[in-house]
Amino acid sequence: MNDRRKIYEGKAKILFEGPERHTLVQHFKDDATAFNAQKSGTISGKGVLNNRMSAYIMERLNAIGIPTHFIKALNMREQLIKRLDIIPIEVVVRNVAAGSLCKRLAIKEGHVLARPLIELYYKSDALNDPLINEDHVLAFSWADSQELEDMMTLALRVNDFLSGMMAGAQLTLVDIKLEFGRTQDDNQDIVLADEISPDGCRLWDSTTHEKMDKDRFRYDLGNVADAYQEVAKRLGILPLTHSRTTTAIKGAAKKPAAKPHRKKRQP
Ligand code: AIR
Ligand code: ASP
Repeated sequence: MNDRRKIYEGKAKILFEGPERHTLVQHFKDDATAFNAQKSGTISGKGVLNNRMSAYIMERLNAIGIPTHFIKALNMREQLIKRLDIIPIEVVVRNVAAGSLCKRLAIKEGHVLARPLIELYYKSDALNDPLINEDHVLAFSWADSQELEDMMTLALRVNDFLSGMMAGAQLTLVDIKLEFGRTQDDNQDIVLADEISPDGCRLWDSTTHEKMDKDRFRYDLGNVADAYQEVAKRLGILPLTHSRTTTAIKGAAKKPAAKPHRKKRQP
């Protein structure tokens, strides 16, 4: 295992050279960062859960004709993927206002958008992933117009499909970040890359609106690993032995509600 050639190490994943041409092994770590690595830590068991969730979701996307880099699961933390030329753009699709959209436009968190909103960000840690538009992508030749159209169409289809899948698990898909790349064969098709997990999307409990994603880590909301496990459990991809999680998350949800009953502290 150790003699594998490491191609790239990111914040949450490592990529190793794969067993065949044009393949890679994607390894999921427990490490987490936020706000461009200004905050970092580990979420115990996250790598295992994200590997499973991403494999499960990408398999279903492949099955409905949305091309992804996913080939097959290898073990608890690793999956075999197609090697791609990654396009340096993050495609964010939003259904409900949250995060940077609220900050930028002074929108109330939770505002339901009249239609899904696509935003493009340039992948650059040094620049803090700045917001860009389609013209930037074409003017800097990060992708051509057909590729850009493919990315946007695929992003909306992923958003539609996942919104439905999450709704069935009593979760609202608030927003999601997607990355794409070109296959290294002659076709150079645009396919979905990276991962789909609570690290890269916002998921709220449909009823309580409790946050069940990386925002728990970003904003120190506690029970981070429990939230990831609860998402996996609701999607039916965790053995039932993990059901203690539900209790932990419910407990977490009760905390803020109890606050108003507390007596005000004397100054
Ligand atoms: N995202 C963006 N960069 C890294 C990540 N994980 C994801 C967030 C959120 C969406 O993109 O997890 O789901 C929008 O993020 P923001 O901060 O722009 O509101
Ligand atoms: N993962 C990114 C970072 O390290 C952004 C985020 O998820 O907040 O900053």
